[in-house]
Amino acid sequence: MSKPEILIVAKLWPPYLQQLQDTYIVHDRIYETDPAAFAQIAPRIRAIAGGGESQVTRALMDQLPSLEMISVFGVGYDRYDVAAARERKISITNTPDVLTDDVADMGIALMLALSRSVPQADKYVRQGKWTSGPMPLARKVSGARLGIVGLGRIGSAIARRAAGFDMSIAYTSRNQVLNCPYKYYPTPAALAAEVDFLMVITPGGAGTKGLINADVLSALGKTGYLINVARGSVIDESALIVALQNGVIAGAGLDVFEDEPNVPEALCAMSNVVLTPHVASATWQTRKAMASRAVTVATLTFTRLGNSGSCSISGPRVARSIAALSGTKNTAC
Ligand code: NAP
Ligand code: 8YV
Repeated sequence: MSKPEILIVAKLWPPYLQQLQDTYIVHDRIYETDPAAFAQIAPRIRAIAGGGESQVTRALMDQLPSLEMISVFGVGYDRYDVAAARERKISITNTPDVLTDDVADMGIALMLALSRSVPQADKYVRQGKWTSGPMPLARKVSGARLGIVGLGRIGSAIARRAAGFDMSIAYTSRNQVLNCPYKYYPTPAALAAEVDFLMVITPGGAGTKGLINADVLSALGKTGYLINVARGSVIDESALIVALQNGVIAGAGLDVFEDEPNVPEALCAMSNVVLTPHVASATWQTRKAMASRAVTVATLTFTRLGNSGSCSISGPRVARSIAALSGTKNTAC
């Protein structure tokens, strides 16, 4: 039997790309590099593979009459047209759970780096400024108040880590989590008013666009810090820049941005901001686990173990197969 042909829509992690190339006939972003050749092979494409930040539109799917599956190397799929996929019963699969620890670790890392001025302290030593006197004092994290926007898999893992710092923990989400020990606030603004650190970890997309706006930042207040490891779209970036420039909040730790990889010059220029280039899940260990999960789900789907279902997004059959294989389960709170 001939190998399935698949379309890659992002610059994928090379070992993952290699795994795909070993198993499938891979067309890597050919629609961008050679539209005429793409038109020739498009009718044979059975799957799309992309990353969490990739965009897959209805228009692209419309050019692929044999499309059966979309595989997301990541947990977020906010730039994939899920409605268009569902209309055609195209499975969308993603890689939740295996990256939860890393993203939670990075949320905590950004909170500590920001409050304790770690990047600034490193520069201080390297630039020889220590000999002229001590650095300005920082902000204590242990015992402070943490607010989590989105208490899902990653939000809950952040909460568990923060408990180790004796932080008081509160959260907001659309639904209150049952039997959860953390205090619930119905809106981000209500939560922001009661915390020192506001950690954002919701999905991106239309449902959360601009969720953290000028009102929320003003509620967080001039001693409050914002950390975003979710998606750039969840924060009103212009409002954030104005808030940082005017001392409306104390600082921000950001792993994600509205127009990646372009980061506003204004953010780069501010010393009360810590910036990372969307690397929250970027460790060798987690990338390997994500690749293994993505390839396993794709194989299951192509071998018809659950071709009408998908992993965690739109159907239970493959999700069950994967849970059985990997022993994973969803845990919130
Ligand atoms: P998850 O388990 O689905 O949790 C998402 C949480 O967000 C849920 O608690 C959900 O609760 C809440 N939520 C959704 N819409 C909301 C809204 N409008 N207002 C408030 N809360 C809302 O997902 P996860 O595995 O924790 O991943 C979360 C997100 O992290 C991903 O979708 C992705 O965008 C991002 N991420 C980023 C990186 C990175 O590299 N920086 C890596 C991995 C993931 P309700 O449904 O009750 O509202
Ligand atoms: C990845 C992510 O960096 O999982 C997500 O939603 O944003 C990150 O884990 C990304 O998916 C790799 O392309």
